[in-house]
Amino acid sequence: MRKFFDIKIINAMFDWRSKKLCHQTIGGILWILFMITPKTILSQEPVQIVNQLPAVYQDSALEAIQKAAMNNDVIEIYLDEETSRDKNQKKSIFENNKEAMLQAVECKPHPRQLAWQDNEFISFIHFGVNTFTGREWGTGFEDPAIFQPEKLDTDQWCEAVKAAGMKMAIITAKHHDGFCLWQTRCTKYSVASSPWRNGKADVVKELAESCRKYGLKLGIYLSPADLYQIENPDGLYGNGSSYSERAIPRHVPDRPFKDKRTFKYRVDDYNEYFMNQLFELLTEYGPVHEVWFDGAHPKRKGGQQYTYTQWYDLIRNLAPDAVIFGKGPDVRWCGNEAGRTRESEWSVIPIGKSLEEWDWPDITKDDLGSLGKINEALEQGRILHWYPAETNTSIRDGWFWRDEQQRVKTTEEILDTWYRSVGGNSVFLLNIPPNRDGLFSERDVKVLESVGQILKSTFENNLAENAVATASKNRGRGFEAQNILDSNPTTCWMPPDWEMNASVEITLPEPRQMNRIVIQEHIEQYSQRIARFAVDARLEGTWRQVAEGTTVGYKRICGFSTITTDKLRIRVLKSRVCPTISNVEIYYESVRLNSPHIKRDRPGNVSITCHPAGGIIHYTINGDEPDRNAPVYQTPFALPEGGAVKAVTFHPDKNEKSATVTTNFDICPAKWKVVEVSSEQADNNEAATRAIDGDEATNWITQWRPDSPKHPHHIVIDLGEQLKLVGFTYTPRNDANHNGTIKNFIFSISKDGKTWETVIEGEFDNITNNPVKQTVHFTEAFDASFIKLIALSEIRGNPWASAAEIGVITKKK
Ligand code: FUL
Repeated sequence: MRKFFDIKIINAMFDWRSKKLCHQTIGGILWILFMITPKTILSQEPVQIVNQLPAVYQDSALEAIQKAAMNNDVIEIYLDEETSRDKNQKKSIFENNKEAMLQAVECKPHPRQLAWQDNEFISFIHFGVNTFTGREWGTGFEDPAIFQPEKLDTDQWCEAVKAAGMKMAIITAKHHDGFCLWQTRCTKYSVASSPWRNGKADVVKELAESCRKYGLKLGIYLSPADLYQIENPDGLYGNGSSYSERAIPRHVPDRPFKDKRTFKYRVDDYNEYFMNQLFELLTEYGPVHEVWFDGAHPKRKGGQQYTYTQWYDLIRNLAPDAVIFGKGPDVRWCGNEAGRTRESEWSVIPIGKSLEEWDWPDITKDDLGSLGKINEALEQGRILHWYPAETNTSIRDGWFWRDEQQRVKTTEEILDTWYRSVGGNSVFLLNIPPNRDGLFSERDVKVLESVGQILKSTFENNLAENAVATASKNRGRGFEAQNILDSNPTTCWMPPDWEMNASVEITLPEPRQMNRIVIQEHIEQYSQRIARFAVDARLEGTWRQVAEGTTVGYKRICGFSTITTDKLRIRVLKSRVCPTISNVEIYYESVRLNSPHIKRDRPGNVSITCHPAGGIIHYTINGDEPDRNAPVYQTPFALPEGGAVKAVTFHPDKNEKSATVTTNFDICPAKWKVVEVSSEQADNNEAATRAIDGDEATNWITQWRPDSPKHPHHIVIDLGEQLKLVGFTYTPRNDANHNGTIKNFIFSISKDGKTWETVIEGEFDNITNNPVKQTVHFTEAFDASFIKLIALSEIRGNPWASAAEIGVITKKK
């Protein structure tokens, strides 16, 4: 099969003898240029060829080659000057790209965005009535009296946040339920209505004070969605009130404001309420550095609109240093809640036609800022905006503390996200939810401490100190290569314009052992430019590539196997206009002992593995912290009734160990049988039995042909014995595809498989954004021999259902 790729290259031809592209035109034409067979692809030659192309063509050429390699195709790449199939396009592609590049590099960060980016690692604190109900989304009907964090200690939070190396704490001052953690004048639905500390407590105030004490910045999450204001009869949300000019803040007898400023806005009741809350939070707790506007809404009412531009105006007035996250102009949501990052994270992003008109929707796609996207946007008259990404995820499954069965991510998982986000041009916002005592739980604190300790010891000793840098291309005075080693973020190396690939070489005073390199662009003055680069090390007299990457931006960190060398080279392969590098650092991270991974199969046998293998795994099943005296894991052991398994990897010789992992199991599904199901795809390995096979990697998925059965779907499981159930779990499929993930459900039980009792009907809160294992607790215990999960709807409204695992929470008879 042949494929033709229309790569429009001008003034270039391929010289078969030298295997190079020559920049010359033959009679104004141009076409072919090279033909590649899979064999040459394997020999890497095409990549070298691609590197000779003007930077703007490299992506499409590489893509074509990769596709060809995958399909075993022979391809021809046409370089055609006549080019444009689009007759309206007047300029050549090169001119267009040149213009697009020039416009892109004019787009630069605001100082408050730069200061935010510099935080790198920040903390999120989800705390509220949900902490006491075990829910992810509250209803607005929760009694404020349940909020009783008797041992609240915000110093303990800040100490752990600080230990992890984080720079800010963002608190859910009000989550979707509407319950306020501060002494607001605007509603009684707050800490003031809890008997805890006689209604005098103010969690935001205590956190603000602790932040000051520990040198942390403060951020505020204020949910636009407000279930209390939606549900209560006097609620202001969507109450149909008219818009009129009103003063913010509204005067409240006996509660004067220290800040005497007032602002006039045209608002309805709910927007006034919301802005009064913003006024309190931004004037009474010291400087606020981030205001977090969530786009999520469990519910809406009465066509309520938000006057966002007025909110932004108020924030700019009251907290000029605060970035506005999410539904706002300064910081973009990364697009998922799992800690996934993009390979290429651009901060220069096309938006709508003007800032004023743009309503900051969630952007979840992979390619947001490539040159192709920029070109396309400029052609459509859209504008470019500096809009960097914040990567948010929770240390636990779920945003709120639920119980101590809730999974806590391991040190390795957190570090992995840290490297990909902080080291991938993003800020990492990690959520640590306090428990019902008002404290971070011990397991969470341990992970934070070990993350902080590893980061600190890795990045305290810059091996590039006293090194010398030279460059392949130089722009002249003020832009010398040595600037990349001067620790001064306002200086940089830069080759002349349109030298889009060039390299810098770093020579250390002597060979050093290393496995990490940090590269930073001078985004403040020159925006984000680098689109592809490689790092080589001089090893045994030859240059060998040890790392490669795409975008750099604020920061890129590459990890590679430990090497010892005195020479490194960064080759910029593709960039906009010309690259800049303001800073390079080199580090060595001592090789980590990874935490083990604990799994249990359907019959109830637990296996524990660790990658890379080689360490010695000790474990306990009695709740104790495993030490070297605990049993050594060798072969799977039976744990059919469930329990907590704790495991740790020890170094065979040194006095070193990994972080401890705890995995909680309930009764295993060994005796279970699926006795009825609405639909399944047994021929596709997606039979209903996959939901009770103890393996989260396999799924039950209903059929998805056009004439397939639609909702409600159901699955009936015979438990093989009578159990006392206090809840159930639903683990959604965990592959890239979320089709069939259940949103609304009914859970029923039966003793005989004939007479059924509905135990609970509900919605898996926040499952669309955060598809992790869902735990639903009943209000009482039920005897059951059969369970039925009915799926009423799917997260995206499709007619399908799916499940990785379905489990029960038991209290034995
Ligand atoms: C989501 C919310 O719905 C979650 O509850 C959580 O607050 C998360 C950070 O944002 O959209």
